[in-house]
Amino acid sequence: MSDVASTFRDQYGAEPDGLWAAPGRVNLIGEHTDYNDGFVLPFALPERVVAAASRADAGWRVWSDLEEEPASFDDPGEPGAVSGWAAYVAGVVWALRDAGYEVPPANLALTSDVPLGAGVSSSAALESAVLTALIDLGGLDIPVADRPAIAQRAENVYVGAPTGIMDQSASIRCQAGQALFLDCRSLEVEQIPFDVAAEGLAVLVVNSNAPHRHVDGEYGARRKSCEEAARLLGVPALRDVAADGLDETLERLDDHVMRRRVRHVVTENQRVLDTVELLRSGRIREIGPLMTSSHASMRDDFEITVPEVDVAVEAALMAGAYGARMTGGGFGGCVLALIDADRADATAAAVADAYAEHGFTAPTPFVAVPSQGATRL
Ligand code: GAF
Repeated sequence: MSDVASTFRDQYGAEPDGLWAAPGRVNLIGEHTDYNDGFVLPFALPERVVAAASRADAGWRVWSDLEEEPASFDDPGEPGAVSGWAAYVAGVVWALRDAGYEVPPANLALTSDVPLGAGVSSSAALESAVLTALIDLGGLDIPVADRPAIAQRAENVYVGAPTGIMDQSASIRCQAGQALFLDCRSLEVEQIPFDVAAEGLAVLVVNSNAPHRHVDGEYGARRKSCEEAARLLGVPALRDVAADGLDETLERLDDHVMRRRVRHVVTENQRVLDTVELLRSGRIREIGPLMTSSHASMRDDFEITVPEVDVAVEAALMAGAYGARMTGGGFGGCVLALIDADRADATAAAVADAYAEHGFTAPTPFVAVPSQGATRL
């Protein structure tokens, strides 16, 4: 990660007013439940976007060490007016204004070590870092609980990606050593202690490095199917479908594919609640089987996995993981495995061997430590 304060000095000829950081995330469990008003349990990664920023006289200027050219705009205009990576920055300015806030003109320099295209929310980290910087620079009085929805609107309306509220919530509201239990309807959170190291455990993340396949279209299609199912079942959202008696409820739907989509969401919500119960009583190892059934549900019912992630999950389990699952939106991305801390290298090697046997591009493993959400440094 580059020294963003010195980039700022080089580009703008002055010290920044401050540095702000916001992390990427992995989701322990609760996939495609957020836009169904359900439950999620992400934690923040140490990998983060850092923004050096100062108030300016007019407009917004942004340097990113990942890009050749700076972006600048005098006004974010209407959604879509600014495109490419700068749309995430313009989108945050737009969403803050749209929510009625006076946004300070600013100069920014950005750096990031959040892996791109790995399903660990590099875009939410970018939005959240810029949002936090602009809120502080402008002295805007916005409660932390209200911030993720602003960053989500930047992504949904300005950038045009129909995501839920999990990633921005994780980047903004997570705390070190905890997983964030979020009710995506009420937006209430509970910090759930997740000190894996104290139990001699680790969460191994394996970036599948699978090429992304039709992610945007498939994500939107899953979301549509869930909303249509809720309409047909006469409930506001699939969160309102009870896990008890699910089979009878599903019989009310003619479409077999839709039945499976609903079954994933309803059982996944229950798995989040069960995971939280176990973690509250310190039984971390016992969440493993819930992680593994979450993966099976994503593979068989929601159909959002790809061979690379399925092979990584199988190999991690064969190597002795307590549980393993894909994390994030799907069609590639990362796999999480809950393992004994001293098994990280062996598990990563087992996944790499399985990849070699299948002729897949080698995966990238790293150990995830639950870290702090967005903050001024
Ligand atoms: C992506 C989305 F951005 C989230 O809102 C969430 O739906 C996730 O996929 C799936 O759980 O990360």
